[in-house]
Amino acid sequence: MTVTATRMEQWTWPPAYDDDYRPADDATHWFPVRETMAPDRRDELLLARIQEVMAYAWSTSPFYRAKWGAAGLEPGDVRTLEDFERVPVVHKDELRADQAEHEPYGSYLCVPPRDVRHVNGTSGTTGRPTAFGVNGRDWRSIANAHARVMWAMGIRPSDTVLIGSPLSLYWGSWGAYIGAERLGATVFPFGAGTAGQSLRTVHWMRQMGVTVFYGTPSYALHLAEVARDAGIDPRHLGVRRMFFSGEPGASVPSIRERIATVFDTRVYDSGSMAEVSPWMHLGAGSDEPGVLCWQDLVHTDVCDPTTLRRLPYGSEGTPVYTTLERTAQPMIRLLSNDLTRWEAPSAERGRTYPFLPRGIYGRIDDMFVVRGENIYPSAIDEVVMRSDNYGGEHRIVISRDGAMDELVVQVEHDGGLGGEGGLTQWCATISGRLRTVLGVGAKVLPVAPQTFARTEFKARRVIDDRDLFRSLEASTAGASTDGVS
Ligand code: 8LH
Repeated sequence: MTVTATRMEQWTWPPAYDDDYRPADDATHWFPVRETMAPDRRDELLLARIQEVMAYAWSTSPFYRAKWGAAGLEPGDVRTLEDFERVPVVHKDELRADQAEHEPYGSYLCVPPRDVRHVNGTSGTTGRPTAFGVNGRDWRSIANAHARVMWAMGIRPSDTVLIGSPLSLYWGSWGAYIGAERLGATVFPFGAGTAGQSLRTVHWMRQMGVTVFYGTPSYALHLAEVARDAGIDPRHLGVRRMFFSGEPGASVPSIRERIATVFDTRVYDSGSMAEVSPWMHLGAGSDEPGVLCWQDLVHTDVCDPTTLRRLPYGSEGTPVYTTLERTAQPMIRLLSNDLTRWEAPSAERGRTYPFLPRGIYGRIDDMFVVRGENIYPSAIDEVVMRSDNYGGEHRIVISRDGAMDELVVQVEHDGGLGGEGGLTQWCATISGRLRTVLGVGAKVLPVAPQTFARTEFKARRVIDDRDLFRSLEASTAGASTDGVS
């Protein structure tokens, strides 16, 4: 489709969406001009918007004024997108420290505190929790943005969307909720994380004819096990689409295929960071794995983690985000520390946005080094979950044998491998595949079915425990295969 129009639909600063607007059910795009315009033309409009957002933050936020002032920079200095790359990035720690000093929302709150209508936050498990203050205008913009991206996933007003993640501080749940509501779907805010809730989820899904599920990929796989244990084939639940965020998975081929097969459903990836909601600005635009960068919602640059300058398409780097619609706590060049690879926009994808073919596949700080090789947990997940007789969970233990780091992967089997010989052969096969993919050997240890706890939220599978190695070896002696040569 060739679009010559140069004006984007409902593109104003500050944002003011028509909440009654909705495309016809058979329309592919929510906003066809915005989504299919020439990338160069979009970049011109994005630059103008970035300048407006920076001018707004400069005049309303002591935080940004001080930060940019210290760098000798004013919004007027940003005349090109290359100039914008020189704006210093914001680190999450800076936001935390600023909130501690300027409670409760920090001096990057650009509206009067009484305008905040909704509070979310980080869990605060690793330090002082950070509060997200959302005013009414931002709440509506986020709902509109999420509705638009969910539309691209094929979700329609006739759908019933179950929110299967915690309805608490977690922005993921609320974003999916208000997006589904704005889209006109029936929303079922079921939540997750309380005792017995998973089985109830399965029953309610069936009872209410839920057609769309939102949660984390790990939780979806757990739900499938719970359903089977209750004698219900997950394929018969009738869920025609499942969209995910929060962790790598929906763009990791083996996990994606597993979910698609066990539920007989279509799988969509989405998600960035709570601070830059609409977090679905990284969201699927079709049935293929990977996510688009919906640049007119949140401007994304994939940057060199050291220089923090934008990398050419085809490169791997860390996303740096700038919200283009947030007025309460705008984020301007927020550093994610995540990892991805990006590709140039292509009209063949139906939307002319840059593309992340493998989604977000790790965090810089989750990466560990074994014998000089950089290793990301999602690469291990990909191999292990693709194995026949995989029992549904695994753990990655970084350990130490003498002076050498060792990689140990404990993998649950499904009980169908027979005796010790079968287990040993199974471990050898997984170990060989890991060596091919990772470039280093891994010790694979078989673990009985249902050994590891299942998660209802984001999975935590990596244990960095250099002392655990010997006790593991002692406890599973006989049925292991050392892939380390
Ligand atoms: C992801 C993904 C993804 C998030 N693939 N890694 O879920 C949406 C938002 C609200 C969220 O999870 O925000 P939160 O809690 O601030 O966590 C952000 C981190 O979660 C992000 O930096 C990534 O490391 C990870 N993440 N969505 C892979 N689709």
